[in-house]
Amino acid sequence: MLSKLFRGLRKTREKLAAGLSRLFSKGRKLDDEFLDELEEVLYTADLGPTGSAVVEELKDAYRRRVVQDADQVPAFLRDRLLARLEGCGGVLREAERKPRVIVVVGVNGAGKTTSIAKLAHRLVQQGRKVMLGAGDTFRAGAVAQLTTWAERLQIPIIKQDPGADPAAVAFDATAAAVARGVDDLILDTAGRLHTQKNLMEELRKIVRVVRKNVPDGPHETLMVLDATTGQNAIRQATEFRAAADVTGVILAKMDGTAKGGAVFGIREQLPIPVKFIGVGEAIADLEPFDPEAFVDAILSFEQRAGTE
Ligand SMILES: Nc1nc2c(ncn2[C@@H]2O[C@H](COP(=O)(O)OP(=O)(O)OP(=O)(O)O)[C@@H](O)[C@H]2O)c(=O)[nH]1
Ligand SMILES: [Mg+2]
Repeated sequence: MLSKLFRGLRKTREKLAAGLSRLFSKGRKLDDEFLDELEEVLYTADLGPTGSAVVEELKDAYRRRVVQDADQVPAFLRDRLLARLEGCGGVLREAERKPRVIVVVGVNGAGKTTSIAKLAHRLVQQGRKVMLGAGDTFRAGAVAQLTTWAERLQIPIIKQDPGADPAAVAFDATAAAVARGVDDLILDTAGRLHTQKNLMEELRKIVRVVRKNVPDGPHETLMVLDATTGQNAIRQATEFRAAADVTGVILAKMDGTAKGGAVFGIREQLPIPVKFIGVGEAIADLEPFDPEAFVDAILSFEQRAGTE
């Protein structure tokens, strides 16, 4: 059976596979033309500067005769790509005492609320007591959307009316999480980049308020990025990072894009570990980010029997 991750990365894999199977067809010699073509292929999957850097390393290895023929290239690629994902992985920081507070940030439509529901589902499945906090009081409908998820998951949600102060929601939610002995509190937030300065202040205020009830919180601040925006997601992330002390990335909508290579750019340019990836719209479609499984999934291709 194909894994959910493998299926979720289909578009990125297919984009790469078309080029890679052409390159690695039998009889293809490792030469300058090959190297240029490889760089182009990597570029199409949004590996961007990472693709170029890895090809530079390959050129160097080729010149030093460490890598001598095309057969050795896939293993070389795998190794170098993996090296760039060091530190990534689906492990959340533990809290020394309950509750663990996870704040989720990101621009409008990135996939925050859906990712919160998926993460809550994962944690519930692990036997943890999870609570949600509806901190996006800005967008009409945001509180209702999160409430629907809480009902489906049968977990408590702390909310106020739309338009309320998000910091007040954060205060109520953390107080309730402490009082009820919850394991994990996940706080939704509003994302609106056009008022960057207010957003920064709002996020800082949320953090201050969380600490009134949970002094060592928030334990994680996860930034949700929309993978379909590729390199754009990276720019967004840079802006957002200025506003919040982001501890990890959830890359949503990986199933909807061939730009899965953006993972490398995020890691390289931020550098914040990618902790989870979204691979579909269903509640179970959130995968802990496993660098090896990821690299293997995107580099999987059929070797064409070429002419010899
Ligand atoms: N295919 C796919 N769709 C996703 C994924 N994650 C989220 N979506 C969809 O993306 C859309 C936006 O998701 P939301 O979770 O509402 O995004 P948000 O960041 O909370 O948006 P705002 O509250 O408006 O700021 C929804 O239609 C989701 O179903 C994913 O991993 N794969
Ligand atoms: Mg939302």
